[in-house]
Amino acid sequence: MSNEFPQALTIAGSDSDGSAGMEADMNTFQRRNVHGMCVMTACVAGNSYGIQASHALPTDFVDQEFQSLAADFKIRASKTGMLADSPMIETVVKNYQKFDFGPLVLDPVIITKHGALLLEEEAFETLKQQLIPLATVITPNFYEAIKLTGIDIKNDDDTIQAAHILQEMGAKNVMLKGSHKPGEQTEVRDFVLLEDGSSFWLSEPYIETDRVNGTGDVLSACITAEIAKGTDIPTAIRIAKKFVTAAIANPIAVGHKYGPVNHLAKFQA
Ligand code: PXL
Repeated sequence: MSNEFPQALTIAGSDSDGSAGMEADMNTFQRRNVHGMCVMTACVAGNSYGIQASHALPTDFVDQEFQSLAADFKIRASKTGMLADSPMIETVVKNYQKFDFGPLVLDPVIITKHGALLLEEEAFETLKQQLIPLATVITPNFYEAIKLTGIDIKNDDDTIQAAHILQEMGAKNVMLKGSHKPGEQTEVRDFVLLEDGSSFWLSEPYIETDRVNGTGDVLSACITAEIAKGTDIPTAIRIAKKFVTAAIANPIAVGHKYGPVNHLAKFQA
């Protein structure tokens, strides 16, 4: 027996309440029958009210985490989550280039839904120049896409243009998530632009709820898990969209305010 079981890696921050970050990624890997591993970049003290404190880990420790995993495992796909600052992005890029950890899913975690900054502003350029060119799939939400492309996304044409800009920056495949405007919309539409230039829209009903912590993490982790099992990219993206929709549509009573999505929700892939 050696190393054949699908293994996936999350390079991310730990979220103390388990709703997002590394913990959400690991839950998702488990749900998709993949063995999950983590390179922890930062730790966050938070709850359903928000984030109270966070610390980036020392980069030499992050180097060691990569080395320890590379010395033993066969990681078939990786994802990034919270990367905190420029030195951390540079450390991740250096290690990702040194070791073969499979295709990279880049969830460009910049700011939480409730306004906490998880990536320093001065690190945006490092992310754009060094990490986006390594991405097999990039999964920005609406606000992250605006920040990264400078396009003020107001309609489908703007969305399509922003996705093409992200591809020109070096990401092979783009899943650009639609906006969520309470009271103003009945569906959420995401745009997918694939490496071969083909594209499609994904649509699911908009669900009015405040239990949405961790949606982006679960989505990108699910895509990563599928890639680790050998699923093609468009199918991986479609499965991930179904998982996130089920996780939002079947809320659990955890916390007093902005609760987690339900990582245990049942769905048909
Ligand atoms: O969902 C974004 C996110 C990613 N990573 C960590 C987080 C959060 C949001 O709270 O805490 C560690």
